[in-house]
Amino acid sequence: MKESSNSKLEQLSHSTTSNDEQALTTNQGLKINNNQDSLKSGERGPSLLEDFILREKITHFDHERIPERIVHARGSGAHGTFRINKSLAKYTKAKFLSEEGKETPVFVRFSTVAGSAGSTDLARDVRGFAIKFYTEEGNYDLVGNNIPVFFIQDAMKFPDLIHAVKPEPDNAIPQAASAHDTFWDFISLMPESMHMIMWAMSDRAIPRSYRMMEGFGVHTFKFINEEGKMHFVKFHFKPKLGVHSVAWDEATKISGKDSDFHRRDLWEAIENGAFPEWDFGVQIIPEEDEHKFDFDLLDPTKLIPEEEVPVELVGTLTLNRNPDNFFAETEQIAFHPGHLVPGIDFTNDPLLQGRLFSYTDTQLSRLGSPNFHEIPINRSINTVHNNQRDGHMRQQIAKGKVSYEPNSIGGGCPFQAMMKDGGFTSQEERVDGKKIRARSQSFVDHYSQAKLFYNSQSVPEKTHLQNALIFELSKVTIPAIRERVVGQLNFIDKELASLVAKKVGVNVTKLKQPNGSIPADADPKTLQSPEKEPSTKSSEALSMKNTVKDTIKSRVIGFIMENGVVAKDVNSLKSKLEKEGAVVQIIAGSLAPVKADDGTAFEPKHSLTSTSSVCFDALYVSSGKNSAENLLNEDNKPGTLLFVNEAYKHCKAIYFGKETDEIYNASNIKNKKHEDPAIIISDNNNSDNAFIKAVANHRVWELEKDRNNPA
Ligand code: HDE
Repeated sequence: MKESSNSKLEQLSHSTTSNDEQALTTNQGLKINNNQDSLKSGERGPSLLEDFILREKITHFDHERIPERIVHARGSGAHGTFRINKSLAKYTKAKFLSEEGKETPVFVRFSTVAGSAGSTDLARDVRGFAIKFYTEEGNYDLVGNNIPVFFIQDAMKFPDLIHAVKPEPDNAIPQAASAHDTFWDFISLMPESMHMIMWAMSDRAIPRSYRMMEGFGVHTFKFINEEGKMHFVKFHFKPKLGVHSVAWDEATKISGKDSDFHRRDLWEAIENGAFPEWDFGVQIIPEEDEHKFDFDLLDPTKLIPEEEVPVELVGTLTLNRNPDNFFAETEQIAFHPGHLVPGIDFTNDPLLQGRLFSYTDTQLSRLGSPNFHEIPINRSINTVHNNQRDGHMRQQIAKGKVSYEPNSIGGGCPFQAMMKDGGFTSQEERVDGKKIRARSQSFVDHYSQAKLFYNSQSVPEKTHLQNALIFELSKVTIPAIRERVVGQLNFIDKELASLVAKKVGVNVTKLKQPNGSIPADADPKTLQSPEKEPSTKSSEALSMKNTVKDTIKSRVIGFIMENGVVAKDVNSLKSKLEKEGAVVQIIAGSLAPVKADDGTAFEPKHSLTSTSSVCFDALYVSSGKNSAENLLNEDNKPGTLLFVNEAYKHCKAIYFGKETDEIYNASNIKNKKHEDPAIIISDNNNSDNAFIKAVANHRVWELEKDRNNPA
C-alpha cells in the first residue's frame, strides 16, 4: 500500500498538467467555489485575514518572477532531435555521436546577450546557441554562440566585458545595445577583442531568423575514443536554410513593429511544420597537430579556417516541437559547459575553464536551489542515483537509510561505474608548471584573424560592417575612445580605419600594441603598429555571400491587395509559393475581406497600418488595375508607397502583378532598364519563377546603393 502511494506521488511529480474538464483548485487540491470575490466581513466590509484562498493566490503571484539570466536573458527555445548520420566512433566513445542513425532528444535555446528578458530580438548582438542533448549517458550541453570566436581570452575579463556592454550603471541606458561609451571604452583597451568585433559588427549580429544562423561551440574541445586516443575538436552547426541577415535600418524598425520577431518566427515555423534544421559538423585535429597552427588552439579568439581543417558534416539537428510552457521550459532550462558525457572533455582554454565554475553558480541564484536538476526540463533521461539529499524544493523521494558511500547497509549501492560500463573519467593529461597568473605568449596576435575575417567579406558585407562601426562609434560621446578604436581598426585595415575616422570625426593615430591590454592612459600618438599577415588570406566560409541560396522554404511573402484584385493570378502565385514551402500573408488597406474580380473574397492577415514591409521577406503587388487604384486612394496611398519603397530600400524581391504600373510609377523604384533581378514585372510566363529565384537569393545587397531611397 505504502509502495503504491509513493509511486503515485512520483508519477504526479513528473506529469505536466492539463486543465481540460478540471475544476479550479488550490495548490492543496481543494476545489474552489468562488474565484471572483475575497472573503469579507459584510458585503462592503474589510477582507478577512483568514481568507487562505486569496492569500495563497496572491502570495504565489508575488513570487512568480525569478532573477533573469545575468547574460543571455532574452531568448527562445524549442524541442527537437539530433541524429548522427556518420559515426564518429573513430574519435569519440560518446554514444550519441558514435552509433550511426541514433537519435537523441534535444532542447535548444537561442538568445541575445546584453538585453533584459523583455528587450527586442533585433538588437545588434551575438546570439547564444545552447543545446541540451538528453543522451542515455546523461545530459550533454553544448553552450555555444552564432559567432565562432569570443571577445576575451580569459575568464577573468568576463565580468568587465559584461559590465561594459550592459546599460551604464548611473542611468541604466541604453538597453540591449553596445553603442555606448562604456562598451567601446573597454573594447578600445582590449586588443584581443578585435577579431570578435569584426564579427559582431557584421550582419551576423542582426540575423533574419534564429533558423538562419550558424552555431559554434567556440572553444576547442577534446574527443576521446574507446582506445583512449584524444583528438581536438571544434563544433559547427550550419543551417539548411542558409545564413541570412536583415539590414540595420530594417532591424531598428522591426524592433518597433514586432520586438518578438525572432521568437514569433521560430514559434510559427515549428507550428507550420517548417522544422528548422542544421547540419552538424566537426573539425578534427589529431593530438600531435596541436602546435601546427599559427595561433593557439586554446585561444577562444581564434577560429580554424575551413581551408586548413575542413568541416566534416556528420549529423542533423532538427527542431520540431514548441515548448508547452515558456517559463517551465525555456526560462528554467539550465545549461552548463561542464555537463559532459564519456568521450568528450574540455581543453585548458582559460575562458572555458572559468565557465566551468560559473554556470552552476549562476543557477543557484537564478533557480534558487541545488535541486535545479530536478526541474523537468533539466532532468536527464537516465535515472539519477546518488547520495545527495535534501535542499530547497527537493522533488525526489529517496527511500531507505543509506545516503553515503561506501556502505554495506545498502549493498554498496549506488556504486561507482567502471569505465567500460560508461563511468566517466577525465582524459589524463600531464600538467606541470609554475603556478602563474599570466597570459600565454601564444595568445598575443590579436589582428591576423580580424584581417582574415575582413578580407573574406564581400563588398556589401564590408559596407555594412563599416556602417555598423560608424553607427556605434557615433554614439560614443568621448572622442578619445573613438580615436583609440580607430587606432585598433588601423591594424586590421587602413582604409576601414580612415573611413570610420572621417565619419566619427577623429584622426587615425598609430597605436603600439603592448602584449596585453592597452593602459588607459596610453598616448595613442606615441604607439606603433605590429604588422602580421594571416597565413590564410581569405576564407569562403566566413562570408554570408557564399551561403545556401536555393530555397524559399518558410520565407514570408506579403501579398498587398485591395478590392478588384485578380483572383486567378493571386491563387496561382500563392499555390506555387506554398508548394515551395513559403508562407503567403495578405495585406490590405483594412482587415475587411478583399473582394476579388471574380466575386470571391480574400481575408487579409494584416492591414497597412498594423504591419510593415520589414516584417516580410518579399512583396507581391497583386495583379489588377482596380486593386492598384484602391491601394493608391487617399487613405491607402502613404501606406502602400512606404511598403513598396521600404522593401525596395532593404533590397528585397518585389513582384509587380499585371496592371499595377500605377504603383510602380508612383514608387521610388528605379528599374527603368529592368536591370535589377529582384524587381519582377509581370510581363511574361517566367515572371513567377524569376520571383521565386529572387526570394531564394534573399536580398540583392550589391544593389543597395542604387536602391537607397528616403523610405
Ligand atoms: Fe556564458 N554564461 N559565460 N558564454 N553563455 C551564461 O549561465 C559565462 C561564454 C552562453 O540559453 C550564464 O545559465 C562566463 C562564451 C550562452 O540558458 C552565466 C563566461 C560563450 C548562454 C554565463 C562565459 C557563452 C550563456 C548566464 C566567460 C559561447 C545562455 C545564465 C568565462 C561559447 C544559455 C546561465 C541559455 C549563459 C557565464 C562566456 C555562451 C552567467 C563566466 C565564450 C549561449 O553562467
